[in-house]
Parts: sequence; C-alpha cells; structure tokens
Amino acid sequence: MKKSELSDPFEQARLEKGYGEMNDQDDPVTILLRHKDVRKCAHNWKTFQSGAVPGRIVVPSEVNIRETRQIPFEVDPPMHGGYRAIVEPWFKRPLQPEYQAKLTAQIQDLVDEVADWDSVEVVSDFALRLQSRALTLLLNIPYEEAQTWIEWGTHVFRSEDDALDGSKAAILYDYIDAQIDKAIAQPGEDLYSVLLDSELDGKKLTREEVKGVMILTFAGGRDTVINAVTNSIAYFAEHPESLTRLRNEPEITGRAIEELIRYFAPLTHMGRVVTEDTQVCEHAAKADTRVSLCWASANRDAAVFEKPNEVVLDRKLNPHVSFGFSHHNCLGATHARQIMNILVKTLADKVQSIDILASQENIEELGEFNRKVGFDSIKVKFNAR
Ligand code: EMZ
Repeated sequence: MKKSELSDPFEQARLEKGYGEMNDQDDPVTILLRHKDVRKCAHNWKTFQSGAVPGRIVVPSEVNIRETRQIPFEVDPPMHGGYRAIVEPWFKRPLQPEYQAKLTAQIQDLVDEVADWDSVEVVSDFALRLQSRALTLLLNIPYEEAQTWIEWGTHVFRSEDDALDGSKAAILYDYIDAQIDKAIAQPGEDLYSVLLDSELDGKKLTREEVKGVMILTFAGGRDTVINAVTNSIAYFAEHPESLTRLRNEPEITGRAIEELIRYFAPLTHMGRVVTEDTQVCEHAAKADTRVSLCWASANRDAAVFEKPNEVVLDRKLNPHVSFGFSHHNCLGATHARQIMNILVKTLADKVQSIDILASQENIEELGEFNRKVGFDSIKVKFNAR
C-alpha cells in the first residue's frame, strides 16, 4: 500500500447497515455513513441540531473544556443566518487578487526555503507554518504574529498525549481575550476590530460573540488545513505523473483540488444533537442523543462516486461533502481552496519530485473504525526543478 493512500474503513458498515457506533466520554455517537443520509441530516437542522450545548457536536466532545459557543458553527437558523451574513464577506476575501498575490508570495517563499533541505518534516516544518502564516492574511494582522501560533502546535484543543487538552485550550482563550482587549483599545482593520464593530439586529456583537467567532477561526481550519497540505505533499511524492499533468494542463487544477479534498476528507465527521425521536436508515435515533455526519465515508459512497477509492484528478461530477453540506457548510472553504490551489501550482512550477524518507501515520479511533486522516510526521526531500 502506498504511503499517501487513505483507505476507506467505513465501506462494509456503510453497505450493510448505513451507520456505525462509537462511545465518546459516555455520550455515544451514531455515525451516519451514506452520502444520502449525511446530506439529508445536514439539511434538517431542526431535528439534527448544531446549536446544542457548546462543544457537544464536536467528536470528541469539547463540553468539558469549552464554554464559549463557536459562531456561526454552533448556532442554527434563523440566528445562524444573521451571524453568517456578518462574517461571510470577510471570509470571501481570499477571492481578491491582492489577497491571492500575498498568499502566493508566502507559499513560494516557503517552498523556496525548504527546497534544498536534506530532510523536511512536512507537518511541522511546512504545513503548520504555511497554515499559520496564511491565517495572518485571513485575520488581516501582521505576518510576525504567525510565530506565536506555530509554537502552539497542530491542534488547539488536542495535544500529543491528550485528546482533549484543557490547558492548551486555555492558552488560546487567554490569547484571544488579550487580542480583543487590544482591538477595543485601538481598533484597526483586523478581524477582531471588524467583528467588534458589527451589528446584529441593531446591536453590536458582544465580546463573547466575537470570541466565539475567533475560537472557530483558530480551531476549525487548523488541523484540517494541515492535513490537507501534508496529504497533498505525500500524494505528489508518490504520484509525480500528477504533478507533471498539472504543470501541462493547469486548466484542470480546480477539479484536481476538489478531488484531493474529496479523497482526503480532512475532517472525518461532525456531530449533531437529535432534538426529537426519529429514524435514520432504519435506526431509531432518540431525542437528546448524538449522531455524526461522516463526510469521509460519504465521499467514498459508490452509489455517488465512480471509482471512489481512486484519485481521479479531473473528476467531473464531484458532490463531495468535505466542507460539510447545507447551512453549516465550511466558512473557511474559500481560504482553504486558495491555499490548495496556490500550493499545487507552486509545487508544479518549482518541484520536480519529492522523496518520502520516513513517516508516521495519524490514525483516528472511532469506535469500531480506525481511520487514517494523515500523518503525525512525514519526512521528505524536495527535488527542485
Ligand atoms: C471546532 C471544529 C470546527 C472544534 C469545522 O470544525 O474544529 C475542531 O478542530 C475544533 O476542535 O472546536 O472548531
């Protein structure tokens, strides 16, 4: 098996019964596996709620380490729409040419920097730095701030020995509090200041609401982007012909990005809390229990995707759900897509081949399933063109 391969651990359960089960801190989760069910439940926010107790829709549940509601992620319609309208234009800035030019410069510099190293540990030397630096653009704050975030490591709520690390989370909360104080004292052009100045139904957002958006911005796009970037490097290392093809046919880049994101599914699943007794794929789901929508499984559903376990670089129909589906689709998707797009173009332009020297897989344990989501570490050597 190739190192860059991400196999599908859900296939049998998806075909046989459509769901799987896992326990999570005594708050069990029914994992929905079929594309159709995942989309149906994502769309039905009344029965499958995101606006439960803060932290409960995340698996593993963060209820014990987080009180602040992440916004708009943990708010359902109609309130959700109001928040979304405030943040949406800001999170679409990655479509602007100036933004793309800055992101391109960042990514080119990073590739140039590591291009002649004997060994690059992609997660920490490359993906974490790329994600942190790019985040300064999304927040519109000075580039130097990235250094602080790089020191936090790959996940803000999890650490190497702790799947739920309250002390680590506290560092993020204190940091955000301090940044909000600064923005109050001296408003600028950054996301904190913009949020503090925003109004919903004629009232300024509260400090807690601003904090909720900021926590989501820091946490939601971190390990996911890091996994997507790292998995891309591994994939191109083992598929140099794909890099060549993208160099020769740049017009397929958009499709290739969607396909890589489908295949990687950087966020395995996301939970919902059931608000009334109901049924999903002949399984009784009781009120106040949890289900999760398994994006990773839905993306490999052979009822929807031909050759689901292959990366088909120019796949034409690609209704993947890696960015979720319906109201709660990923707010950071525009930024993430730009990162992937520029990364792929830069690699095609500057890199001839990539050698994998050593690697350590990152396996998620989800009850009856074990899913490889990426790498804890992967050392490579880039060979410049
Ligand atoms: C939450 C989540 C959002 C959660 C789209 O995903 O990402 C997870 O990594 C965080 O732990 O708090 O932000």
